[in-house]
Amino acid sequence: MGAVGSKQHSRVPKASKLSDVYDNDDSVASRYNKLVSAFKSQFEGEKPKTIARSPGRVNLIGEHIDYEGYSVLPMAIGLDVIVAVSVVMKEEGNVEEDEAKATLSIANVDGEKYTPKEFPFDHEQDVDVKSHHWTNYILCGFKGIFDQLKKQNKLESVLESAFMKRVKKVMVMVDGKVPLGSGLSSSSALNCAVTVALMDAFELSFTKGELSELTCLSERYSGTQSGGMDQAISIMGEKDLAKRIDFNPIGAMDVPLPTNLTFLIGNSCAVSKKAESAHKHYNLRVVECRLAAILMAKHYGEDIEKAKTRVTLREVADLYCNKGDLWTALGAVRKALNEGSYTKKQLEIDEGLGDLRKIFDCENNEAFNVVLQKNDTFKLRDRARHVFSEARRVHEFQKICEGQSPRYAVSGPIYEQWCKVIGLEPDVGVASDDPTKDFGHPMYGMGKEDALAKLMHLSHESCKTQYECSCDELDELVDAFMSAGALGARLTGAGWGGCVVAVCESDIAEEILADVRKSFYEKRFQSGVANIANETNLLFKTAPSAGAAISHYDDEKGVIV
Ligand code: NG1
Repeated sequence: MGAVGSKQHSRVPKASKLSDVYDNDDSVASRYNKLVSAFKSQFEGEKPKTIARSPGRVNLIGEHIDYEGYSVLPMAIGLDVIVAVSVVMKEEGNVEEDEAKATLSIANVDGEKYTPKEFPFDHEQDVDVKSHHWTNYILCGFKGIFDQLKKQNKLESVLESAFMKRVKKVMVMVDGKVPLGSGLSSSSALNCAVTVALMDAFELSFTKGELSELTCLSERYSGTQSGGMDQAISIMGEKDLAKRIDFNPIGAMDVPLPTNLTFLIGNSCAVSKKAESAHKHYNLRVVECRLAAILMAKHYGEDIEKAKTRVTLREVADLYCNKGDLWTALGAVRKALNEGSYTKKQLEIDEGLGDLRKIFDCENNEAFNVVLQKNDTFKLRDRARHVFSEARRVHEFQKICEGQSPRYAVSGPIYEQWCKVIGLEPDVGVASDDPTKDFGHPMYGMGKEDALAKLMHLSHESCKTQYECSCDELDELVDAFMSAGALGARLTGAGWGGCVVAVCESDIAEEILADVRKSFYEKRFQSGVANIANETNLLFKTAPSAGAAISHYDDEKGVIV
């Protein structure tokens, strides 16, 4: 069966009852009721109109390649953010109100931890990236809506509409269940839920594809150069299906997972503060990949000024590596890029790139400006190797899920031919300095389950050694899952902390959870690194869940049931 079901042209579904979105769970109704009560008490008896939800995600495979243009393979999880919104309009003919500035007022059900904040109702205001207040993500979503209208040439007319002109106050109440800094994409779940809720409350309608794109771009206002996977799966996720998310243009293809396998999530308890550490982690990798793309384009003889306009590794591979063949790209990496690190001076002078600040438009891009101020060395070869090999693993994972034999999915005709040329049996593994090393994973004779697990394992190894985005706690948790009998395990999300996703035969899932609890979490509960009260959010089974949804609050009937 081929990948089917691209849903980017459809709209976010309206849920008329909670069971449209959630599996049977009594706690959901009480959570929605709590959201409504918090809304009413924060906003002096006002009632919410729209309640939107958008979930976190777990990425099964395809790490740090979305911003390089390559497809990734995540699924939405059951943990989500719910947002209640209502708009108070100015009274007709009330001069005082007419002149008053409209406001955007934001609060959280957990008001002690997430303090409320009020902003002017102004889409042109900047997001204060230095403050790292949780409401930054709400402003991102708010601004993104107007950016999208501008892109569609509708901004003027919407701003001049009777509705927008009469807005007095927009009230937003949030409840989030996606653990923060865990690699399950709490930030995008928040950004997406708010964007969908505001879109509905402002009487606008965007397609899922438009929402995915606008939330990807708007999240960059928070200071990370977000790649787009998290927002796309949060918006387009569906029950029982993983998705292959494509970029440029955005799309989501259904990927059916083997029904005898269960996916487990474990939180490493190392918090990854994405926005704060972006300059030495996430954004630095974006910069390194772009520099690698530029040097590869130069290697292929591009004029230096032209090469400097290249943004992603995919762009260069598509042009010069046998129409994007990933084996060829991987071989090229070794010729085009030096091992180890380049210094800024080497790049600017020896490689002839000139002032790097100009390439990254640092005058207008503070995120890249900080990266270049705070780093003097850049690893290019290892980063590019990770990107191309991980892109290949995503392809292999999808093909195996769709029923192709692991051997065929992994090798494919080009690899087989290449092996013939260099005199290797494709399944024997290869010498360490051989360009095929990255693909030398023998899958011959392997069953589907083992092959998928192996790809996850290889992905973790590549993240750890080539992309250097793992950490001790993540590695320890991967080992704990493997010792407990999981078939495969890997870090998920950006890394440097956060979660591990593991895969196992469904009938031993509970045993594995118990074992990992013992080997990894017990000592952390004792030392206070992990909170036992939060146990169910630290280690759990997960299945593909629904994506974003909109519901309307009816005060007569109470919260939708
Ligand atoms: P996290 O930090 O796990 O939500 C980030 C990016 C993704 C992707 C992954 C790495 C954002 C919002 N998300 O995810 O786009 O690049 O890292 O695969 O920046």
